[in-house]
Amino acid sequence: MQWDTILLEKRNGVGLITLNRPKSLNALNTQLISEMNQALDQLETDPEIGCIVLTGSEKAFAAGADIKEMVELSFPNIYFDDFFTLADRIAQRRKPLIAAVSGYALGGGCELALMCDFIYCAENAKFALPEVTLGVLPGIGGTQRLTLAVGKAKAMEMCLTARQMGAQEAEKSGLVARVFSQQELLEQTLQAAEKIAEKSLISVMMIKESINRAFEVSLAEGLRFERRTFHSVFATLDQKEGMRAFIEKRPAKFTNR
Ligand code: DAK
Repeated sequence: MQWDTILLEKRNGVGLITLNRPKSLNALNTQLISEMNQALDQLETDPEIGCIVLTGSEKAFAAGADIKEMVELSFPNIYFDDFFTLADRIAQRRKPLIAAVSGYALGGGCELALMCDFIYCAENAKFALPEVTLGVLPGIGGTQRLTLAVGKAKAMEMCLTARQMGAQEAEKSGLVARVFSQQELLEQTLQAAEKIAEKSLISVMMIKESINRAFEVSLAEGLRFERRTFHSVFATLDQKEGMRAFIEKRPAKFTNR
């Protein structure tokens, strides 16, 4: 399928989605969010795909929601159309998603990266939630996910002052998993994604679900969920294959069964 605002490639079990509105620094408009969801629908149902990478350009992962599209919207428009709920679907994906962020990840762009399971970034990355300068506030999870990632002090400071956080601080604060040079970012991200895609998709998806539970329920509930999920993987062929391969000193060949 051909899209106008994104590119989609598949490589060694990995789906790579590149945001592609360079003239507006990948500002997220309705069309881009819709096309990204179509691509994600395709990758989620593709049995060859075990991990998904989202990236942008060198200058911008995404400079936020498209201000030119939003400026004239009224409360009834935005309320009745439930504007941007399409974006929420990205966080509900079951296969793992990695954001490879170079340059600006601002506003909705930062929120999009935060919806991914983890973020790798380049040394030039800049994260911010500058909505306050536009007279609004983050609306697709920023106040919640940024706070969970970096804690109240930095989240408050960033949302109230619109300060941009650089790559090193983002790594120290737990917002990103690792920082790479500009040249290495995409290759390193794809390598990590390929490693994930080689594993049993059943255990990968269960790990994702289980870690996400930690943000939603009490520790006791989360532990119970993890324990039951752990028990259930013993019903899979991949558990047998993984453990037998270890004993037989050979690489495991998972079949997602
Ligand atoms: N929207 C639309 N166009 C944008 C844009 C954006 N967010 N960011 C950049 N552009 C466009 C610029 O207008 C310019 O286009 P032309 O005017 O030349 O046609 C082009 O991209 C290049 O930008 P600049 O000329 O400004 O480039 P610079 O290198 O000088 O500056 C910059 C780069 C990223 C610092 C600057 O462009 C900038 O400050 N951009 C805006 C960043 C921002 O405020 N982002 C937050 C947007 S608000 C919702 C939930 C969430 C949201 C919305 C709704 N609901 C649940 C309903 C999210 C809101 C946001 O993200």
